[in-house]
Amino acid sequence: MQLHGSYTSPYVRHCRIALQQSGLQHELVDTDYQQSMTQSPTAKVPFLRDGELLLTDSSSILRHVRERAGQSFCADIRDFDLYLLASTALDSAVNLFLLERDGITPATSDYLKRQQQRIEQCLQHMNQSLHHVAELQQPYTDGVLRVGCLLSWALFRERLSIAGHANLQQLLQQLDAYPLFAATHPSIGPGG
Ligand SMILES: N[C@@H](CCC(=O)N[C@@H](CS)C(=O)NCC(=O)O)C(=O)O
Repeated sequence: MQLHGSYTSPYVRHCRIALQQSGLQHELVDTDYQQSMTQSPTAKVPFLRDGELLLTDSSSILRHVRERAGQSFCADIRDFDLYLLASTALDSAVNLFLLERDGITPATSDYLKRQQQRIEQCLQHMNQSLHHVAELQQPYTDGVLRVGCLLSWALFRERLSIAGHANLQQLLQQLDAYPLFAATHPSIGPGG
Protein backbone atom coordinates (compact mmCIF):
# COMPACT_ATOMS: atom_id res chain seq x y z
CA MET A 1 0.00 0.00 0.00
CA GLN A 2 1.16 3.50 -0.77
CA LEU A 3 -0.05 6.35 1.39
CA HIS A 4 0.44 9.68 -0.35
CA GLY A 5 0.77 12.75 1.82
CA SER A 6 2.88 15.27 3.65
CA TYR A 7 4.59 14.91 7.01
CA THR A 8 2.72 17.89 8.44
CA SER A 9 -0.87 16.97 7.51
CA PRO A 10 -2.96 15.88 10.54
CA TYR A 11 -5.17 13.68 8.32
CA VAL A 12 -2.09 11.93 6.94
CA ARG A 13 -0.73 11.56 10.47
CA HIS A 14 -3.82 9.67 11.60
CA CYS A 15 -3.49 7.28 8.62
CA ARG A 16 0.22 6.78 9.31
CA ILE A 17 -0.55 5.81 12.91
CA ALA A 18 -3.25 3.33 11.78
CA LEU A 19 -0.91 1.81 9.19
CA GLN A 20 1.85 1.39 11.78
CA GLN A 21 -0.62 -0.18 14.22
CA SER A 22 -1.91 -2.55 11.51
CA GLY A 23 1.49 -4.13 10.83
CA LEU A 24 0.57 -4.14 7.10
CA GLN A 25 3.28 -3.43 4.56
CA HIS A 26 3.14 0.17 3.38
CA GLU A 27 5.16 3.20 2.38
CA LEU A 28 4.60 6.93 2.72
CA VAL A 29 5.07 8.79 -0.55
CA ASP A 30 5.85 12.44 0.18
CA THR A 31 3.29 14.32 -1.93
CA ASP A 32 2.91 18.08 -2.27
CA TYR A 33 -0.02 20.28 -3.38
CA GLN A 34 1.12 20.22 -6.99
CA GLN A 35 1.18 16.42 -7.09
CA SER A 36 -2.13 15.95 -5.26
CA MET A 37 -3.75 18.29 -7.79
CA THR A 38 -3.01 15.83 -10.59
CA GLN A 39 -3.14 12.52 -8.70
CA SER A 40 -6.34 12.75 -6.66
CA PRO A 41 -9.72 14.15 -7.74
CA THR A 42 -9.98 15.99 -4.40
CA ALA A 43 -6.56 17.66 -4.91
CA LYS A 44 -5.95 16.85 -1.24
CA VAL A 45 -3.78 14.55 0.84
CA PRO A 46 -3.96 11.87 1.99
CA PHE A 47 -4.85 9.42 -0.74
CA LEU A 48 -4.01 5.74 -0.75
CA ARG A 49 -3.27 3.22 -3.45
CA ASP A 50 -3.74 -0.46 -2.66
CA GLY A 51 -3.32 -2.36 -5.93
CA GLU A 52 -6.16 -1.19 -8.18
CA LEU A 53 -7.92 0.57 -5.31
CA LEU A 54 -7.62 4.36 -4.96
CA LEU A 55 -8.99 5.89 -1.75
CA THR A 56 -9.28 9.67 -1.65
CA ASP A 57 -10.09 10.55 1.97
CA SER A 58 -8.56 9.78 5.36
CA SER A 59 -11.86 8.29 6.60
CA SER A 60 -12.09 5.64 3.85
CA ILE A 61 -8.35 4.99 4.23
CA LEU A 62 -8.70 4.45 7.99
CA ARG A 63 -11.67 2.11 7.54
CA HIS A 64 -9.80 0.13 4.87
CA VAL A 65 -6.64 -0.19 6.97
CA ARG A 66 -8.54 -1.14 10.13
CA GLU A 67 -10.65 -3.74 8.29
CA ARG A 68 -7.65 -5.26 6.51
CA ALA A 69 -5.99 -5.62 9.92
CA GLY A 70 -9.12 -7.26 11.40
CA GLN A 71 -9.85 -4.20 13.53
CA SER A 72 -12.89 -1.94 13.55
CA PHE A 73 -13.22 1.73 12.64
CA CYS A 74 -15.36 3.87 14.98
CA ALA A 75 -17.70 0.99 15.87
CA ASP A 76 -18.96 2.89 18.92
CA ILE A 77 -21.42 5.64 17.94
CA ARG A 78 -20.08 8.12 20.52
CA ASP A 79 -16.55 7.56 19.32
CA PHE A 80 -17.72 8.04 15.72
CA ASP A 81 -19.31 11.35 16.65
CA LEU A 82 -16.11 12.43 18.44
CA TYR A 83 -14.17 11.53 15.27
CA LEU A 84 -16.56 13.58 13.12
CA LEU A 85 -16.56 16.52 15.53
CA ALA A 86 -12.76 16.66 15.53
CA SER A 87 -12.75 16.32 11.72
CA THR A 88 -15.21 19.20 11.36
CA ALA A 89 -13.04 21.42 13.57
CA LEU A 90 -9.96 20.31 11.65
CA ASP A 91 -11.54 21.09 8.27
CA SER A 92 -12.41 24.59 9.52
CA ALA A 93 -8.96 25.17 11.03
CA VAL A 94 -7.13 23.99 7.88
CA ASN A 95 -9.43 26.14 5.76
CA LEU A 96 -8.69 29.24 7.86
CA PHE A 97 -4.97 28.45 7.75
CA LEU A 98 -4.87 28.13 3.95
CA LEU A 99 -7.02 31.23 3.37
CA GLU A 100 -4.81 33.25 5.70
CA ARG A 101 -1.87 32.42 3.42
CA ASP A 102 -3.85 34.15 0.64
CA GLY A 103 -4.47 37.14 2.90
CA ILE A 104 -8.14 36.31 3.61
CA THR A 105 -8.99 36.35 7.33
CA PRO A 106 -12.07 36.36 9.62
CA ALA A 107 -11.56 40.13 10.03
CA THR A 108 -13.07 40.60 6.56
CA SER A 109 -15.48 37.66 6.32
CA ASP A 110 -18.53 36.79 8.43
CA TYR A 111 -18.38 33.23 7.17
CA LEU A 112 -14.82 32.86 8.40
CA LYS A 113 -15.88 34.26 11.78
CA ARG A 114 -18.45 31.47 11.82
CA GLN A 115 -15.68 28.96 11.02
CA GLN A 116 -13.68 30.28 13.99
CA GLN A 117 -16.70 30.02 16.27
CA ARG A 118 -17.36 26.50 15.04
CA ILE A 119 -13.84 25.45 16.07
CA GLU A 120 -14.27 26.91 19.57
CA GLN A 121 -17.69 25.24 20.00
CA CYS A 122 -16.30 21.90 18.87
CA LEU A 123 -13.40 22.23 21.35
CA GLN A 124 -15.82 22.96 24.18
CA HIS A 125 -18.01 20.00 23.30
CA MET A 126 -15.05 17.63 22.94
CA ASN A 127 -13.65 18.84 26.26
CA GLN A 128 -16.96 18.01 27.96
CA SER A 129 -17.38 14.63 26.32
CA LEU A 130 -13.82 13.62 27.28
CA HIS A 131 -14.57 13.76 31.03
CA HIS A 132 -13.26 10.16 31.28
CA VAL A 133 -9.86 11.07 29.83
CA ALA A 134 -7.92 9.67 32.81
CA GLU A 135 -9.37 6.20 32.08
CA LEU A 136 -8.40 6.13 28.40
CA GLN A 137 -5.93 3.42 27.50
CA GLN A 138 -4.09 2.03 24.48
CA PRO A 139 -5.12 1.12 21.89
CA TYR A 140 -6.69 4.56 21.53
CA THR A 141 -9.87 4.75 19.47
CA ASP A 142 -10.00 6.60 16.16
CA GLY A 143 -12.14 9.31 17.78
CA VAL A 144 -9.45 9.93 20.40
CA LEU A 145 -6.63 9.78 17.83
CA ARG A 146 -8.47 12.28 15.62
CA VAL A 147 -8.82 14.73 18.51
CA GLY A 148 -5.09 14.32 19.18
CA CYS A 149 -4.16 14.94 15.53
CA LEU A 150 -6.35 18.07 15.49
CA LEU A 151 -4.94 19.54 18.70
CA SER A 152 -1.34 18.73 17.95
CA TRP A 153 -1.51 20.24 14.44
CA ALA A 154 -3.44 23.34 15.56
CA LEU A 155 -0.96 24.04 18.36
CA PHE A 156 1.99 23.41 16.02
CA ARG A 157 0.51 25.94 13.55
CA GLU A 158 -0.48 28.28 16.41
CA ARG A 159 -4.15 28.14 15.40
CA LEU A 160 -5.70 27.83 18.85
CA SER A 161 -5.23 27.60 22.59
CA ILE A 162 -6.46 24.78 24.80
CA ALA A 163 -5.56 26.61 28.02
CA GLY A 164 -9.20 26.58 29.22
CA HIS A 165 -9.84 22.93 28.30
CA ALA A 166 -8.32 20.70 30.97
CA ASN A 167 -9.52 17.38 29.48
CA LEU A 168 -8.10 18.23 26.06
CA GLN A 169 -4.79 19.19 27.66
CA GLN A 170 -4.65 15.89 29.51
CA LEU A 171 -5.57 13.93 26.39
CA LEU A 172 -2.76 15.52 24.40
CA GLN A 173 -0.30 14.92 27.21
CA GLN A 174 -1.27 11.24 27.25
CA LEU A 175 -1.04 10.88 23.48
CA ASP A 176 2.33 12.64 23.36
CA ALA A 177 3.63 9.83 25.55
CA TYR A 178 2.34 7.21 23.08
CA PRO A 179 5.33 6.32 20.84
CA LEU A 180 3.46 6.10 17.50
CA PHE A 181 1.82 9.47 18.12
CA ALA A 182 5.06 11.10 19.25
CA ALA A 183 6.98 9.73 16.24
CA THR A 184 4.54 11.34 13.79
CA HIS A 185 4.55 14.90 15.21
CA PRO A 186 4.25 17.49 12.39
CA SER A 187 7.69 18.89 13.26
CA ILE A 188 9.30 15.53 12.35
CA GLY A 189 10.09 15.19 8.65
CA PRO A 190 11.29 12.32 6.45
CA GLY A 191 14.64 12.10 8.26
CA GLY A 192 12.91 11.14 11.53
N1 LIG B 1 -11.55 15.21 4.11
C1 LIG B 1 -10.15 15.09 3.80
C2 LIG B 1 -9.41 16.39 4.17
C3 LIG B 1 -7.93 16.35 3.76
C4 LIG B 1 -7.31 17.74 3.71
O1 LIG B 1 -7.97 18.76 3.91
N2 LIG B 1 -5.99 17.76 3.47
C5 LIG B 1 -5.27 19.02 3.33
C6 LIG B 1 -3.88 18.90 3.93
S1 LIG B 1 -3.90 18.89 5.68
C7 LIG B 1 -5.09 19.33 1.85
O2 LIG B 1 -4.57 18.51 1.12
N3 LIG B 1 -5.51 20.52 1.42
C8 LIG B 1 -5.28 20.98 0.09
C9 LIG B 1 -6.36 21.89 -0.40
O3 LIG B 1 -7.29 22.21 0.38
O4 LIG B 1 -6.29 22.27 -1.57
C10 LIG B 1 -9.57 13.89 4.52
O5 LIG B 1 -10.07 13.54 5.61
O6 LIG B 1 -8.64 13.24 3.99
